[in-house]
Amino acid sequence: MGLSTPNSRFLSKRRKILQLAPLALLAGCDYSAGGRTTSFLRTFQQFNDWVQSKVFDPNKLAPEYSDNDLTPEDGFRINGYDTDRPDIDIEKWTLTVQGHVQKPGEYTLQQITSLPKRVMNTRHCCVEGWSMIPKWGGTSLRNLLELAGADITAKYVAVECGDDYNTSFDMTSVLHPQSILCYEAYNKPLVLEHGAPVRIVMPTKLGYKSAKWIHTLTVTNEKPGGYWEDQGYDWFAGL
Ligand SMILES: Nc1nc2c(c(=O)[nH]1)N[C@H]1C(S)=C(S)[C@@H](COP(=O)(O)O)O[C@H]1N2
Ligand SMILES: [Mo]
Repeated sequence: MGLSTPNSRFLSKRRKILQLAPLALLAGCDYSAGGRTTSFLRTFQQFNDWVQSKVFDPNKLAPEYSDNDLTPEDGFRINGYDTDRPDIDIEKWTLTVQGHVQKPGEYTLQQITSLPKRVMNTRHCCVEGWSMIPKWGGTSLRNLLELAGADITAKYVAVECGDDYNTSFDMTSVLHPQSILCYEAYNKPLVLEHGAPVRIVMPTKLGYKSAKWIHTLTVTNEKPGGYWEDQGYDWFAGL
């Protein structure tokens, strides 16, 4: 797979954005007042998120590929900041849904797999410069939010994971039809390394938004952060 794949467009765009961060930080070193640098960067990032949320089209689908284009199952890459096999009891697993929801509480895997299913061959793009097209299966996040009676006029959704990873999303992206609670890959239950029993898959965003091993979902109006986002990675992370 060379740089002539559809991938190259996002890669070159990403490279430019990623280059911005170190440059801005280096420039910031010229100012001894850290507070000023921090608040400049924060303002810049908030502006960047705002622009991306305005540009995001809630009805535009990320490309879906034919089965011929699928990454072979043995090429389904595993990536994580810490461990590939967190200690998760799949039998006892539940998803805690909390915050601005009428029916907060713990939802079972069976409740999630009973919701309408969506199978999609979409590209997963990692900022590290690789991508792959697995066959994902799950239910749209919108279905779960409806089940829990979530206030979908709330601004954000945060997720927490079994490896102490976390990330968060704007509500518009969460309601996008391809934003799924994924419990299958290649027509089989998700394996532990890829986020079993349930992960997020959001092909409209960079790979670090597709959180694995999720256990808690919070609907909130206060902007949450994330493991990578808190270290300066793009929060909106749209493709
Ligand atoms: N819980 C958790 N989710 C995570 C990560 C992680 O470290 N922990 N890494 C993210 C990154 S950077 C990528 S590229 C994808 C990798 O998913 P995969 O291992 O199924 O390929 O998971 C994302 N979700
Ligand atoms: Mo990634």
